[in-house]
Amino acid sequence: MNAPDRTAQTRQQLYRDMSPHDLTPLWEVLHALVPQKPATPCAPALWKYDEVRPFLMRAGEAITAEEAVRRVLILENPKLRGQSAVTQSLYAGLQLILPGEIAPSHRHTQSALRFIVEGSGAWTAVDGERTTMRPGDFIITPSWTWHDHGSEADGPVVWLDGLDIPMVRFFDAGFAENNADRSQQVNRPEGTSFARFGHNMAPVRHESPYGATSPIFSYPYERSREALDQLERSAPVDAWDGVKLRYVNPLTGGWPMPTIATFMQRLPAGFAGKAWRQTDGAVYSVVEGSGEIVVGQGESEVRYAFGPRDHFVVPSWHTARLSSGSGCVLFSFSDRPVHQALGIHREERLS
Ligand code: 1HN
Repeated sequence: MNAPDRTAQTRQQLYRDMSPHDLTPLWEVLHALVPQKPATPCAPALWKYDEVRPFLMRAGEAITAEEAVRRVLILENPKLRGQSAVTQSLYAGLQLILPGEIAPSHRHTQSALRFIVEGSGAWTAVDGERTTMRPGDFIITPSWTWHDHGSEADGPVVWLDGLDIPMVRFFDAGFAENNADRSQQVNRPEGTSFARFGHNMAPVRHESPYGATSPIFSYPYERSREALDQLERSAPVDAWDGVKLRYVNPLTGGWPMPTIATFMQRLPAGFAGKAWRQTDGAVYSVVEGSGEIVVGQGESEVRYAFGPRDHFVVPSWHTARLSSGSGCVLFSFSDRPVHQALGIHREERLS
């Protein structure tokens, strides 16, 4: 046997002998453990609402909200099938509630956002306060708060759920409880949290009622849209983002949720954006209008034409650029707060 073969054999024997002791050599895996740049297993993906909606409506016939507890079709990343994940760290799903239904009260350590996609007149209750859902509203369910949904609408109501489920699973920190009451007691009139915290003011003697999470349950679309409209007319349009605003926790100026960043942006008519990439993978919900996103480079480049209520995902460190002929409004969320807390967020704006 020549020297290289002998060396290889010695090493293989060493690995075999140590394996029963739950030991393994770092040098065989080091490159994969510490990649030179992010190598996400996630793929870009697009869910056209026209294709998804019929399945949601069939789900509405196949199971009640009560029986399902939450009647949701999970948007599973095509490269993470079976993991209930849209990116490595985030969960996304589309939830349907029909007139007269109740999705029963429970709480869990996972934080949730709702972004209303179709229909008006359903409500969600969080910690004793109900909020009416309207298209384009961004609603928060803070960690460990009781929440239930119901509908007095005259048609289906559909919203996007975004949760930090994979993160909480990763940390093995998930707890959940069902409420004894199907719908929780309401003990504050609708709009109380917005009156307290939603007008660039806060009660003089307040504590942050939900820790690091915003005390505003619902950020109404009306207000976000108005801000974007005015900025489109009066302020410089960013060459990468168009007009993009981030939602804030009014008590801190930081993200509304400790684990999830949320944004709304307007691409003006004729916008042809420059490319960027960043470490936080993001999920987009198209609110109004249409456009195109190009994700990835070279052979793996994909182009998605999107319209209202479509959803797509841009994975970590994939280059992406947006354009829109007639203008559009996009909501998005990502895991950026966690990247920032760890000091590992990176962004590159390419020209
Ligand atoms: C949940 O509680 C809701 O409250 C939606 O509407 C989706 C996915 C996994 C775990 C809990 C909701 C969920 C969820």
